[in-house]
Amino acid sequence: MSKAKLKFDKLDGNKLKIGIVCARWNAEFCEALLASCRQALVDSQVREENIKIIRVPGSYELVYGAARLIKSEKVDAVVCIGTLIKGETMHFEYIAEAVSYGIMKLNVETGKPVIFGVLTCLNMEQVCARSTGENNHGYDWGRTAVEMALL
Ligand code: DLZ
Repeated sequence: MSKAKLKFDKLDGNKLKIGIVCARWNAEFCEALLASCRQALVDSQVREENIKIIRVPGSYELVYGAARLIKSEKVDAVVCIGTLIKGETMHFEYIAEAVSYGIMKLNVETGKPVIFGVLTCLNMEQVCARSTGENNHGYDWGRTAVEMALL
């Protein structure tokens, strides 16, 4: 399991409830990111029973999933996990823009930290390099969620 490259102070998430919404597109990589994110929460003292995980079909659905977790589960922060890979059409651009804008909007409108855990890559190799081994970005996303929820 990877460790954070970003430096974080000691985090105590013992009283926090954190949501993770994870896309199923490119599932193998999303699940690896999710596992690392979850580990970061546990390492930051978030109780297992206070980690709420839901899955959605693709990255486009992450914003709705995060909104549901904030409303129904009353989580203190949410991590949105997805991987977008550029293809031959304009899908990538539309989805990446909608998701990044939607997540930013949720931060402002709900007052809850919603973490941008979406890899926007040109190919599968780039996704693999950022979602597996020592460079798995999921770990930093988990720590970021705890730090922001404690602000
Ligand atoms: C349609 C689509 C495409 C082409 N590529 C991806 C991708 O690389 N990563 C991802 O998470 N989702 C992709 N999707 C699915 C959309 O996010 C969404 O699920 C559908 O357009 C239905 O709203």
